[in-house]
Amino acid sequence: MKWKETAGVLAVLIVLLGLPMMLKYWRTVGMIHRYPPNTKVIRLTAVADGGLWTQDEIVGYNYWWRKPTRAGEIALNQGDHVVVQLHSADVLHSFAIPLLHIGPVEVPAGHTVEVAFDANRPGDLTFLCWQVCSPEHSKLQGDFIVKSNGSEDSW
Ligand SMILES: [Cu+2]
Repeated sequence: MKWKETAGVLAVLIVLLGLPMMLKYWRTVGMIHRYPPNTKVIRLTAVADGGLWTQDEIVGYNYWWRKPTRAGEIALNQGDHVVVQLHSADVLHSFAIPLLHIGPVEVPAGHTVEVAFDANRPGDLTFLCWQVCSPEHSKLQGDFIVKSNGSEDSW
């Protein structure tokens, strides 16, 4: 009856490995399909330690072991429809794009908050944290750089 044990172990392994893979698939592929075509989905996670927004996925260990990459400048093209998926790796942050009168929206740890806008003019759009979250709070900012498609209007 050795083969039955082997089959049992295999079944457990398939569940253990398959489930996280399915979740990951659902989160990446499944979520993007909810948006209209040509939507640019940008994932931003706020990190209080060091004061930065990052496009890296924070999965716990890299919060402490490896400095996430600062999302200082994010390139967009004029005409992009943008959905920003906001996360917090630690404490309560908030997100705002003052020039577009977006936010501040609260970004609690453990939740995904979405903000959408149309990058219909070229120029720089500063985004920042609106919540005094840490001594390095003022560093929690960056820019969307919208590249012109030829029209002259800017923000
Ligand atoms: Cu802050």
